Amino acid sequence: MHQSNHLHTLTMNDYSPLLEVLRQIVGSDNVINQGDLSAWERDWRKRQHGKALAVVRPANTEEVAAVVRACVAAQVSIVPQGGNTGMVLGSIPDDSGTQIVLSLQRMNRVRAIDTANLTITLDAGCVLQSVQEFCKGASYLFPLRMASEGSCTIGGNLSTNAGGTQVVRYGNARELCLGLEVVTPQGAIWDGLTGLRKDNTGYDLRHLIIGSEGTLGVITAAVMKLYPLPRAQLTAFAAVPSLEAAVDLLVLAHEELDGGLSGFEIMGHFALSLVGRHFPHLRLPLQESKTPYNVLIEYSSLETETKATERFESFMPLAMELGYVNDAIVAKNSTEARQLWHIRESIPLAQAQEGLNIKHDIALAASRIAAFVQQTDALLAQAYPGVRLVNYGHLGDGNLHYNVQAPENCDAAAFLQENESAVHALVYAQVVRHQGSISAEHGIGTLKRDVLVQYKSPQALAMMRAIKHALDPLNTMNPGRVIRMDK
Ligand code: FAD
Ligand code: 2HG
Ligand code: ZN
Repeated sequence: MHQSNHLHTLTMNDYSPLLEVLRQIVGSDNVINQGDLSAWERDWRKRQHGKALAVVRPANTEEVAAVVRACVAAQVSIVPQGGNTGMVLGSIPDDSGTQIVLSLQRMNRVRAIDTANLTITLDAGCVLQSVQEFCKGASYLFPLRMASEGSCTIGGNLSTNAGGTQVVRYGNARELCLGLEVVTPQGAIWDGLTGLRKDNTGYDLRHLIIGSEGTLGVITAAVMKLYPLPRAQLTAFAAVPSLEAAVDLLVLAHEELDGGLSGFEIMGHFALSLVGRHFPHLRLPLQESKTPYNVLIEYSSLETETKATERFESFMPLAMELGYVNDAIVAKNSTEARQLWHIRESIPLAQAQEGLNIKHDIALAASRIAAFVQQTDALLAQAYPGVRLVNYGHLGDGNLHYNVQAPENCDAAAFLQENESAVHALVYAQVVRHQGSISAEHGIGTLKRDVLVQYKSPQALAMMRAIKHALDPLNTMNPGRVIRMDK
C-alpha cells in the first residue's frame, strides 16, 4: 500500500480523521504527533532520522488490533517498534511523515509464570533486563542476554530473532519461544500462546513470525522458556595467540566443561583498545600481553560451586598447556565477572564514539573463521590502507561483528558514505566464498534489504514474497523492510 507515492501528495490534515479514531482507541496522551519524536524516529546508531505521522502507544492486544484496523481503513502503514535498539534501520519510520510508529512500550506486563511447564508468558513490550530480573527473583534463569538489554523488548527480540551472548548454550530468541500472540496485518488476533514443546499441527506460524521484523504482524505476547538458575558460574578473560587458537579453545571448552559453556566471546585487539580509549575508567585486563585476541569464557553449572570450580580450574591450565591460551584471569566473584562482561558489552558504544563504521554481522562455520579473517583483513588493508577492523563477537556460535572503521584522522561519516557499498561487496564476497551468512543476528531491515537480493537465492526470495503477499496483501506492516514488494 504505502510505497506508492500518491500518498505523499496528501496533506497532514487528511489524516485528522484517522488520528481522531486512534485517540479514541488509545487515549489522546498515547497518540503523539507533536514535540520531539526523535526517540522513536531516529535509529540507535543515529544513521537515519525518519518522520512519523504519529507515535501510537496501545495498552493491550485489543487496542493494537483496533489501531491496525483503523490504519488499514485509512490506508496508512505501520512500523512496529519495541526499544528501538535495532541495528538495521527496521524500527524507524521512513521520512514521508505518513507512517504510524506503533510502540509496544506500554505493554509490559508479566502475564503468567508456569513453574511446572518452565515457561513465562510476557507482553511483547517487556524490557529484556526487567524480564531477566523478574525471573531471577523467582529463582529461574531467563537466558537471553545482550548489551542492549536495558532497552530492547521481548517483541523486538523475537521479531529480529536476536542472538546475544548466551546462544552457545541456550540458542537464540527463536529457540527460547514456545508460543506467540500476534495481531495480523488485517487487525485480527491470533492466539498461539500454547507453551507446548511439541505441536505438529500444520505450518508453524510461530516460526514464520519470529525473525520477520514486523513485516507479517505485530507480536503482542510470547511464551518463553525458563531454566533453573545455575548454582555456579565461572568467568575468565583469556589472551589467545591467534584466532585458530581461539577456535581450538572453543572445542576444548565444549569437551571439558560438561555442556556448561554459556558464553564464548572474541574481542580483537583494536575492538578492545576502543573501550580503553573511550572509557578510560574501565580497567582492561591482560593488556600487557599485547595479544591479537582476547576471549571471554563463561561456564554455568548446576553442580555445586566446589565441583564447578574444580572443573574450571583444571580446564584453564590444560588450555595453557596446549598453547591455546597465553595468559588468563578468572573472576573471583560475581562482581568481578560483571566487570569483565561490562568491558565486552562496552564495545558497541565505544566504536560508536569512535564514529560510524561499516558493519558486517556475519555467521561462519567455526572451522572457516580464521581463514576468512586472515584473507579479508589482507584484502581490506590492500584496498583501503590504514583501515581499522573492529572485529569481535559471539565466536561460540560462529558470529563475528566484523566492522570496518575509517583510518585514524579520517572523517568516519565521509569514509562510510564513500566506501560502504564497495566494502560490503568485498566482505560479502568473502562471506559467500566461505559459505557464511550476511546477517547472523541483527536482521535485514532497510539497511541490508537491497544487499539481500544479491545473496539469497531467487527461489528463496520468491517464496518470501509469496508469504508476505499472502499474509499482508496491502503491505501494511513495515513496508519496504526485509523485502521490497514494489519491484
Ligand atoms: P526494535 O529496534 O524496536 O525493532 C527491531 C525490529 O523488530 C523492527 O523491524 C521492528 O519493526 C520489529 N519489532 C519490534 N517490536 C515488534 C513487535 N512487538 N512486533 C512485531 N515487530 C516488532 N542484537 C542481537 O541479536 N545480539 C546482540 O548481542 C545485540 N547487541 C546489541 C547491543 C547494542 C548496544 C545495541 C544498541 C543493539 C544490539 N543488538 C543486538 C540489536 C538489538 O538490540 C536487537 O535486535 C533487539 O532484539 C531489538 O529489540 P528492540 O525491542 O529494540 O526492537
Ligand atoms: C554486540 O554483540 C552487538 O555487541 C552489536 O550485536 C554489534 O555493534 C555491533 O556491530
Ligand atoms: Zn552481537
